[in-house]
Amino acid sequence: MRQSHQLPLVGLLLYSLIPSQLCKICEVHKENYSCLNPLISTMINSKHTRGIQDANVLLSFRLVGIQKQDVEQQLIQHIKDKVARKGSDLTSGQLALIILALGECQNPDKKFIDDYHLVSQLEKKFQEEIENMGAHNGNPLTNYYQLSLDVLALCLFNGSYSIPKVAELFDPENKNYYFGGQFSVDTGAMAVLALTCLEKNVTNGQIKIDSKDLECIDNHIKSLVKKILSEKKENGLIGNIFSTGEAMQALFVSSNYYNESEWDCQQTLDTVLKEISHGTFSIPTAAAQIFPALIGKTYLDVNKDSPCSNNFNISTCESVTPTDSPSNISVHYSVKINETYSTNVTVLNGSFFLDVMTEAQKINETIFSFTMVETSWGPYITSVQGLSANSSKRTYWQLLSEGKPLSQGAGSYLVHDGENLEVRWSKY
Ligand code: B12
Ligand SMILES: *[C@@H]1O[C@H](CO)[C@@H](O)[C@H](O)[C@H]1NC(C)=O
Ligand SMILES: *[C@@H]1O[C@H](CO)[C@@H](O)[C@H](O)[C@H]1NC(C)=O
Ligand SMILES: *[C@@H]1O[C@H](CO)[C@@H](O)[C@H](O)[C@H]1NC(C)=O
Ligand SMILES: *[C@@H]1O[C@H](CO)[C@@H](O)[C@H](O)[C@H]1NC(C)=O
Ligand SMILES: *[C@@H]1O[C@H](CO)[C@@H](O)[C@H](O)[C@H]1NC(C)=O
Ligand SMILES: *[C@@H]1O[C@H](CO)[C@@H](O)[C@H](O)[C@H]1NC(C)=O
Ligand SMILES: *[C@@H]1O[C@H](CO)[C@@H](O)[C@H](O)[C@H]1NC(C)=O
Ligand SMILES: *[C@@H]1O[C@H](CO)[C@@H](O)[C@H](O)[C@H]1NC(C)=O
Ligand SMILES: *[C@@H]1O[C@H](CO)[C@@H](O)[C@H](O)[C@H]1NC(C)=O
Ligand SMILES: *[C@@H]1O[C@H](CO)[C@@H](O)[C@H](O)[C@H]1NC(C)=O
Ligand SMILES: *[C@@H]1O[C@H](CO)[C@@H](O)[C@H](O)[C@H]1NC(C)=O
Repeated sequence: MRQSHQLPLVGLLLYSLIPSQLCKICEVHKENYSCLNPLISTMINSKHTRGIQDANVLLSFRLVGIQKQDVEQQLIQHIKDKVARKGSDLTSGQLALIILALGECQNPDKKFIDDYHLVSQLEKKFQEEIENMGAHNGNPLTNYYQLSLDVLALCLFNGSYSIPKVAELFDPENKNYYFGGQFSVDTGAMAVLALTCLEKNVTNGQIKIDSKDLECIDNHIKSLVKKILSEKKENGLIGNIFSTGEAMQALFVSSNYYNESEWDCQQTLDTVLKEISHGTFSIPTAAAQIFPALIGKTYLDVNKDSPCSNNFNISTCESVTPTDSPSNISVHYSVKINETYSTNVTVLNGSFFLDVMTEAQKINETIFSFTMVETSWGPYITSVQGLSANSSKRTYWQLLSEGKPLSQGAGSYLVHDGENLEVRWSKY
C-alpha cells in the first residue's frame, strides 16, 4: 500500500531530474536510413561559398554522426578562415552557430573556440543585440531566431548572460516572434530549445536562479509550445516544410508540456520523408536543419565532452541534372513600393526568380535595379530601386507569386510560364 503512494513521487522526481530520458521521440528506423541519402548528398556537395552555410552543415554532420574526413576538414577550414578574416563582422547568431559546430563532440577544433575567445565575443554581440532593442523600438540588430541561438550557445558553453533579462525578452507576446502578424515557428522553436537548456541547467543544479525567473521561463516554454502546435497542418507539417525540423526538435525536448494526443510525430515524419524523396531539401542549409530531428537528435544534444560518432556509411551519390531542350517562357514582374512598376520578361524555362530580376534590370536599370548578399539560404535581396531593407526598422523586400508570399528565396524558386511575380517593399 505504501509503495503505491511512493511510486508516483519517485516517478515525479526522476521526471524532473532527467527530463530528456522521458522525451518521446519518433525517428527514422536504421533500416530506412537510405531515405536520408538525398540530404547527405546535398550537404556533401555544398559549394562552401554561402555565408554561414558551412557551420550549419558541420553542426549537422557531427550531431547525426556523419564522418567524411575530407569534407569535414574543408568545412572547418572555411569556418576558421571566416572567423579569422571577419570575426567582428559576424552577426551574433552566426557566431553562435560556429561555436556549436566547432564545439560539438570531442574534436581538436575546440581549441579554436578558446584561442579566439569566441564565447566572450558572443557575450558581447548578445549585449549589442539587447542595446539595439533599447535604441530602436525593441528591434534587435538581427532577429529573435539569432538571439535564441545566442542564448543556446551561451548556455551550452558556459557563457554569461543575465537570466532575468532572458526571462523578460523571451516573453511569447514579444513582437519579434512574429513576421507580419504571423507566428514564426522557426523562431519559436529555437527559443524553446534555448529556454529548455536554461531550465535543464537549473534542474541539474548546475546554476541557481530566482524562482520567479524559473516560473517565468517555464511559462514561456509552455506557451511557445502551444503556439508551435497550433501551427500544425493537416499533413503533419509544423509551420511549413522548412520549419518542421526545428519544430520537431522543440517538441522532442518539451514533451512534458503537451499531451501525446496533441501531436502525431509519426505523421510528421512520414510527410517529411515524402518531401525528401521529392527533392525539397536541395539547399544544404535546408538539409542540415531537418536532419537532426529525423534521427531523434536536437541542438540540446550538442556536447563538448562526448565522443564523435559515426552512424552513416556514405555511398557517394551522383546528382542528376535534368537536360530539357531549352524553351523560352514569359512572366510578368512587378516592383511594388507605393507605386507599382511592371514589365514582361522572357527567360529560359527552368529559370529562377533571380534570373527574372536580372533580366528586368537589363530592361530598365533605374526601376528594376537590385542588390543581394549571399546567405546560408542563398541570395537574399537587400535592396530594389536603391531602397534598402533594415532590421532596425523591420523593413524588407518580400517575394510573392500571384500575390502570395513564397516559401523559397530568389535563388531557388523556379518560375512558370505566365506567372505574376512581385517584389514588395514591406514591414514585418
Ligand atoms: C529572420 C528571418 C527572416 C527576416 C530576415 C531579416 C532579419 N530581421 O533578420 C525576414 C522576415 C525579413 C525574412 C524574409 C524572408 N524570408 Co526568412 N527567415 C528568417 C529566419 C526565421 C531566421 C534567419 C536567421 O537569422 N538565421 C540564422 C543566421 C545565423 O543565418 P544567416 O544565413 O546569417 O541569416 C540570414 C539569412 O537567413 C537571411 N534570410 C532570412 N530569410 C531568408 C530567406 C531566404 C530565401 C534567403 C536567401 C535569406 C534569408 O536573413 C538572415 C539575417 O541576415 C529563417 C528561419 C530558419 N530556419 O533559418 C527564415 C527563412 C530562412 N526565411 C524564409 C523565407 C522564405 C523568406 C522570404 C523569401 C519570404 C518572402 N516570401 O519574402 C524572405 C526573403 C526575401 C528576400 N528579400 O530575399 C525561409 C527560407 C526557405 C527556403 N527554402 O528558402 C525560412 C527558412 C523560413 C521558413 N521556414 O520558411 N526572413
Ligand atoms: C521503412 O519505410 C517503409 C516505407 O517507407 C515503411 O513501410 C516501414 O515501416 C519503415 N520501417 C521501419 C522499421 O520504420
Ligand atoms: C561550466 O560551469 C560549471 C559550473 O559553473 C563548471 O562546473 C564547469 O566546469 C564549467 N565547464 C567548463 C567547460 O568551463
Ligand atoms: C549547462 O548544461 C550544459 C549541458 O548539460 C553544460 O554543458 C553546461 O556546462 C551547463 N552550464 C553550466 C553553467 O553549468
Ligand atoms: C492533457 O489532457 C488532460 C485531460 O485530457 C488535461 O487535464 C491536461 O491539462 C492536458 N495537459 C496538457 C499539458 O495540455
Ligand atoms: C558500415 O559498413 C560496415 C562494413 O560494411 C559495417 O560493418 C557497419 O556496420 C556499417 N555501419 C553502419 C552504421 O551502417
Ligand atoms: C529565347 O529568347 C531569346 C531572346 O529573347 C532568343 O535570343 C532565344 O533564341 C530564345 N530561345 C529559344 C529557345 O527560343
Ligand atoms: C509611401 O507613401 C507614404 C504616404 O504617402 C509615404 O509616407 C512614404 O514615405 C512612401 N514610401 C516610400 C518608400 O516612398
Ligand atoms: C504583358 O503581357 C500581357 C499579356 O501577356 C499584357 O496584357 C500586358 O499588357 C503586358 N504588360 C506589359 C507591361 O507589357
Ligand atoms: C518547361 O519545362 C517543364 C519541365 O521541365 C515542362 O513540363 C513545361 O511544359 C515547360 N514549359 C514550357 C512553356 O516550355
Ligand atoms: C525606365 O523607367 C523610367 C520610369 O518609368 C523612365 O523614365 C525611363 O525612361 C526608363 N528607362 C529606360 C532605359 O527605359
Ligand atoms: C537602419 O535604420 C537605423 C534607424 O533609423 C539607422 O540608424 C541605421 O543606420 C540603418 N542601417 C542601415 C544599414 O541603413
